[in-house]
Amino acid sequence: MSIDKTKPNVQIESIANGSTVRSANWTPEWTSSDPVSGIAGHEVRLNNGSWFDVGLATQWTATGLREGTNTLEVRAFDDAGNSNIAVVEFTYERPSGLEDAAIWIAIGVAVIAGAVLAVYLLYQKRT
Ligand SMILES: [Ca+2]
Repeated sequence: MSIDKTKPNVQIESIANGSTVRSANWTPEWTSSDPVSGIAGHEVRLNNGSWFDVGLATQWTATGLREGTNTLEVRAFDDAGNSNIAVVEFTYERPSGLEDAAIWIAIGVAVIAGAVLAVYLLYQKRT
């Protein structure tokens, strides 16, 4: 058996550095690998809080995002005790209720316009 002195690979896949998140229940995903001894587990933390052991899971639902800049770190351990950390900084924006209302109003207007057009076309055919 070889002695593993190399760090595992770990990469946060679901978000690029500097991205914006608008969901309060955001679930980041990551990948990890270690060619020599294998992955033993992962820990995750948000904004320099406590590390949270997620075992072999490769996703975690973040709660407690703060408005503005957040830092997510994922630490992978290999079976020899080496670890490596992936870091991503992102912006959290609270979803706006006004934006949601605007979308529903736009859908409503489109449905009504479609109905009016259909009635008009039917009327045109009959005359
Ligand atoms: Ca290793």
